[in-house]
Amino acid sequence: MDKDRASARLRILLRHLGGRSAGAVIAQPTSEGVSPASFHPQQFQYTLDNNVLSLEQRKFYEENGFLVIKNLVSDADIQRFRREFERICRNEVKPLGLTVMRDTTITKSEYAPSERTITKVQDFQEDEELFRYCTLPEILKYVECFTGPNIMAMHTMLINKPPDTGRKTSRHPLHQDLHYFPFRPSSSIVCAWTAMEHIDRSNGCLVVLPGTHKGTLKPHDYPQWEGGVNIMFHGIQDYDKDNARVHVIMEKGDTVFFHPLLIHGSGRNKSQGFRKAISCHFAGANCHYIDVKGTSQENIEKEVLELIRIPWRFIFNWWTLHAAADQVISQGK
Ligand SMILES: O=C(O)CCC(=O)C(=O)O
Repeated sequence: MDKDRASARLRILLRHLGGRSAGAVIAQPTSEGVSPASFHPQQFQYTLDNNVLSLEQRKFYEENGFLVIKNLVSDADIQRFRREFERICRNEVKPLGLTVMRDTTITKSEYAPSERTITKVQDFQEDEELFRYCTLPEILKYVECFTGPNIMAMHTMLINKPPDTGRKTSRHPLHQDLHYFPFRPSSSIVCAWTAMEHIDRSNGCLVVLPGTHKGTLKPHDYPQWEGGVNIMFHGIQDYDKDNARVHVIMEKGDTVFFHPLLIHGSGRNKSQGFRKAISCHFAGANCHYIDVKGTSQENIEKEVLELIRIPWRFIFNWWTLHAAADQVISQGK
């Protein structure tokens, strides 16, 4: 790592570790201070009482493990995220800590600085423009229903699902996001995933297996796909094939919130366009890190550690630097 980047990274780590006084905290008022919900209709396990979700919405999430909120993020914000992604792809900005992913069918010689060669950017916590997504009050209002009022942004992605080349590598195998996360409890974690355009089966919408959030974390590994599979795209080896499937069709700005044990994936992008979505996994401040030794998550930990040993990937911070990269973005009063 060159000296300038190393010292910049160190400054960021120290800022994060320093917490509030060092300016890493963006505090937003939340509903912690308001009066408690007026109804306690039943024992809810996956949602909190804060009067944001209707009874119907709470029951739906409790039963199914996901909830779509229509038209939540404005066109103007989505346009800004799109523009910033394009700037990153053109190498006009290089946010520290960002991981850039490409489809396995793209060879190194084709690595042009263009949004046609980049399929995902991860860990954009140092990109102010993209990180705005994680601080939008309309998103946090719902996140709080699952995490409670003290919210941390743990993992961010802008996914640019490419048109499939015919090798079906644009598919994302069925998985549970908790496989990638060395922290618990799972019920204090939620993903917000916002469609940046109309998304349906033709361009590879999310597919979810409702109710599977009530199960446990299953072993994951690379699927045996003939055409190849993208790096880190682990899938569940064994799941109930008879479980109902829902294809989540969404309009631009619609946002789905889902539980980290919910089994989900996405289909092939059969269109000619790049299908875009922006997402963040949030966790309540009560979450703590766990040691994954001896668990089914050991394989993903090993893979990440191997990746960070490769010098040109020194910026890969997704797992080992999780603790330092967390951003406390919302604090109850
Ligand atoms: O956006 C997609 O196609 C799927 C994303 C996803 O499930 C993930 O990255 O965990």
